[in-house]
Amino acid sequence: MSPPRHRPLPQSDPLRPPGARPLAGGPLWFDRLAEHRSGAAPRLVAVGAVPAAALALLTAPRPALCGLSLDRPRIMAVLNVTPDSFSDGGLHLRPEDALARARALVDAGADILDVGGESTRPGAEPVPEDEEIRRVAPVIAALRAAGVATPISVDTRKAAVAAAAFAAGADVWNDVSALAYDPASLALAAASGRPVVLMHAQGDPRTMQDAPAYDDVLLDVADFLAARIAAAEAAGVPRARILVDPGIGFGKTVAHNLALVRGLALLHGLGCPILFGASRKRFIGAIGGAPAPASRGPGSLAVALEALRQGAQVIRVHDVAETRQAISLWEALNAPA
Ligand code: HH2
Repeated sequence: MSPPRHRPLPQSDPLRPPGARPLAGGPLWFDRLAEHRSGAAPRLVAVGAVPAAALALLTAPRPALCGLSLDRPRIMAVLNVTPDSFSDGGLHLRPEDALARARALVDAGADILDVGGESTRPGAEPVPEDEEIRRVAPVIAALRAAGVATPISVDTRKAAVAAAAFAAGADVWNDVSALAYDPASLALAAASGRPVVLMHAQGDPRTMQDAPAYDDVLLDVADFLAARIAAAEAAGVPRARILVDPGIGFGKTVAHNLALVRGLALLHGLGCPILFGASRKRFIGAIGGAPAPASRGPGSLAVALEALRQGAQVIRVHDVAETRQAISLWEALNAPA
């Protein structure tokens, strides 16, 4: 039987009991945890019952990301240069449109710009490598040429696209396949020296929503991410350069997504910052009664605030100004300076 995983129960109250531990070096703390074992109901345990090595991973401050300290929430803004992304497809295909959008996102409070040239929405077809490079590299180069200094991530599953994006000025590799889609990815990630986002997905975008199934979605996603961290470390990517992401909507039913949001804090046990992206996704429309992606802003904020409550460090969103405002209020209430 695999060892248990521990989900801290994050608190923000200024009255910290003796023995409370900081969550990932951030403003939240915990003194109790849920112990999750496959095939058993989670049980409540005190900090003292958790092995020292597991506690060290849960409590250690996370390294800064491109100079951004991760002891407060950061916003990754979505900038898709695709004709078919589910929410902003076709809006920023020309570099000048992408540049204008990027400036607006930075002005609205984006900490990182996530540039993607291949939609991974359910049912999407893969984009040829050279076409994806043609979409993202000129946009990243134009952003840098225009003096945009904000960190840029490239959202791609392909090593050649990541390499072209790095050459054009990207800083971070955001890979929804956790460096597993392209056999060249692990070596490039190691050689590049760049931070990488390892995201969980079950199946390929074309078919991933057909019949997603898990034994225990929270433990299965954590086990998958642990295995990908191990693969990345073995290839030469240190854990200090890795972020993890549960991949909301990637081969998941509404119930799977809800279980992952509720249990998100379990992923702190992997010892990496958590990136969380639920913005405008289908389950928000399904539960919130909002069929059009652009009308899912309020539900997206509700879910983002829950991720913050659980200590997620980076929130990937479309609605940057709204999220910035919500984070400002959340910080004032939960993490006063
Ligand atoms: N979601 C999407 C794309 N990339 N990357 C990470 N790390 N996490 C996510 O949740 C995530 C992601 C899908 O959203 P979007 O980019 O808006 O749509 P599309 O894939 O249709 O371009």
